[in-house]
Amino acid sequence: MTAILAQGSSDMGHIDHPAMNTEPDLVSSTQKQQYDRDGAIMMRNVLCESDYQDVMDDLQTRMQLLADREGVSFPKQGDLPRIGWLSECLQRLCQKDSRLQGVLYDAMSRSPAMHRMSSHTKLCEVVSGLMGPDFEVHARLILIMALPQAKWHLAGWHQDWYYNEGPQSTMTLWIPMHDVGIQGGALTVALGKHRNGLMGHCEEGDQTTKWHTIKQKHVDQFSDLVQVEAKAGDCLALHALAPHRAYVNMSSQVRFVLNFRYLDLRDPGYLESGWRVKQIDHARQALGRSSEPKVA
Ligand SMILES: O=C(O)CCC(=O)C(=O)O
Repeated sequence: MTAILAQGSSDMGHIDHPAMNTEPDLVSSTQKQQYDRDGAIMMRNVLCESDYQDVMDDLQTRMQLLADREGVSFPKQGDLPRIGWLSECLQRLCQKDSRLQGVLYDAMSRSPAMHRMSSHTKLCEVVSGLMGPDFEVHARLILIMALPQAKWHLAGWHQDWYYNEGPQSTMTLWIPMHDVGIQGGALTVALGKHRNGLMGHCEEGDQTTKWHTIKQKHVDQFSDLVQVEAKAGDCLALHALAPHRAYVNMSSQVRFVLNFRYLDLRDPGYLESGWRVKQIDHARQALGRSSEPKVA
């Protein structure tokens, strides 16, 4: 596995961290130190396609059920890789009715394959090595499906903790099911800023994205930015306070990313609270805005 690889445009830093051990089931102490220091680390080649075959099966089943209901026909797979074909099918569905993306998003979060995926041994080894051995999986099991050019669901600068509460040490794993480069909307992370705690987010949001985003005065202070280009099965681990954002997917293919959160049962505050997570209305209100507001 190699550590986070920084690939940036001109205003972004380039940081090459050394290659670490090659065993996907091992997190070295250097990688753990890097995660603690940066609030993020890229673990390369953690999953292979066969590991998320079941997720693709569940996605295909749900899409086919919706297509039959809606009278949509899917193209032949032909020479397309399976994930590329699923992308074509999803785009057909969304052309018929854009709300079907949200229907699938909710359905996938309850899918048995997503439950199994979030607890996959390889992912548990990453979490255990970077955060600690005793954790739970957050109930929100997300399959990100970022459609080409879509802006409303696009995550601007944010810290996951603003949306999830619970222990601040919570770790997010972000695992693309195909290669994601700059054109595909690769994430950018502000390294080291998790150590500054929670930053103010603009509660009012705006008209282009449903996300509440970190106030500009904080964003202006970000210096160590990396845009993370990832290959299928790479696993980006993010601290809940690590500021990050996605970019518009300018490719022609849907960006499919597995996205899970892990909560540390040993976190003193979390243990003290009886492992309860506070209800946070601002996050529900923001992310519950499921469709773009009509512009008058
Ligand atoms: O991949 C994306 O579109 C954004 C994911 C993200 O930032 C998040 O879920 O916190």
